[in-house]
Amino acid sequence: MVKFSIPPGRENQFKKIGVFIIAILTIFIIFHGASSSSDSSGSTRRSMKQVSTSVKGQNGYKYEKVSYPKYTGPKVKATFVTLARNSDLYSLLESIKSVEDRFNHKFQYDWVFLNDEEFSDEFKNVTTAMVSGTTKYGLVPAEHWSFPPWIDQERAAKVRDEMRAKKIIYGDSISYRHMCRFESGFFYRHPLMDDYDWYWRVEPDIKLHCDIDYDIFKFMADNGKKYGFTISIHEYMDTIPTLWDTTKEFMKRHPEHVHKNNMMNFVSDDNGESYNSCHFWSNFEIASLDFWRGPAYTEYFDYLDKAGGFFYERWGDAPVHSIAAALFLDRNEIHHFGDLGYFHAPFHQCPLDDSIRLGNKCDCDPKEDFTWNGFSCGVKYYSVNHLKKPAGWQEHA
Ligand SMILES: Nc1nc2c(ncn2[C@@H]2O[C@H](COP(=O)(O)OP(=O)(O)OP(=O)(O)O)[C@@H](O)[C@H]2O)c(=O)[nH]1
Ligand SMILES: [Mg+2]
Repeated sequence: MVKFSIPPGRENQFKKIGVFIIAILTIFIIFHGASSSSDSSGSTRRSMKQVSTSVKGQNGYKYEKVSYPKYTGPKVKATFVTLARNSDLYSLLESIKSVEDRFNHKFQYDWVFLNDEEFSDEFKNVTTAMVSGTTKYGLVPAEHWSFPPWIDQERAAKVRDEMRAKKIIYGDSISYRHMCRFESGFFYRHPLMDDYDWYWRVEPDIKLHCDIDYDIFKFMADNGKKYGFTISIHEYMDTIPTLWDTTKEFMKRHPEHVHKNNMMNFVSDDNGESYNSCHFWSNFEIASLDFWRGPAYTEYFDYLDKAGGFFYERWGDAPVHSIAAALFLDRNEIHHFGDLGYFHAPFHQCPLDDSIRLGNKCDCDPKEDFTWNGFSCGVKYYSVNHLKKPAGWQEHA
């Protein structure tokens, strides 16, 4: 056994050294303990929420944006895109909230807002507070929202008067026509869209009925899909009397753009002679920007635009996009999202299949599903592609 004895007369000195060592140890333990507990509580806090941006508005309004932890899994270059007026703000918030809650808070994709006028601070502050990804705000260039020089103004005005008399919905509206032309041929050319390969179009007053637990953009990329829709429907033929003839002229001039495995039998019941008015309802679109940017669609849009039907009739972006997708894409590149649950007045898409509806926590009534209704083109889409329809679909026809 080792004996330790303090030399006589040096007890005080040893006492001071002892106290000093104990003090150092105490400080070390306190400091080390505190910092490790702050690490763990800090990271716990971080795993629950992250303060990312402080949003300031007029009248001292300030909002601290709290977001979920950053999603660090694989992502594709994708964004939401919304064309809206400042006056659409509060009807748009419901749409954003639904999309964020059901999908985007998990993946935090960006959101591009476009407008033919400058967005107000209120619009920007409130939407930024709602979106988990980065928000971007763009002004539509005047040449994308005005009559092109080759349009005969008198003829266009006469058509609007006639359509007003016939009570054709939006038939007398100039801004609706600019909107349809912009959504047909220009939204994807806005510089803010240059950062992306994929987009999901969202409108005011829409709702997602079901949870989406997978990255829907990555799904498109991984499965070779280029155009995704939820609801399909027949168009009012009075708004597009010459759209199909103009399309046929284009196909004759550019047969190279018509895909060998196209989906002509979705849009025509007589092998291309006439248009059956079926189209994908474009207030919802998840699609490839490269498809619109490519030569087939660029030349098609230019051809339509020169023909003037956006103003001499009331061509909608929905039939224009749908005809292009049906003719220029491989039919395998078009996808029906039957699992999302979607609402844009006045129609609902609601999965009939219980396992999908309950599994995805859908808050819709399957009795209201429009997919198999006679005015929808859902049955045609499933039939021409030999897809299996859900059990009980006939009861909804
Ligand atoms: N900036 C801007 N956006 C517009 C204008 N008109 C429509 N939009 C937007 O364009 C999209 C389509 O317009 P809607 O009025 O919803 O057209 P719709 O879906 O055919 O008609 P509804 O059945 O009334 O919804 C929406 O995102 C609107 O917010 C406009 O004059 N200016
Ligand atoms: Mg709408």
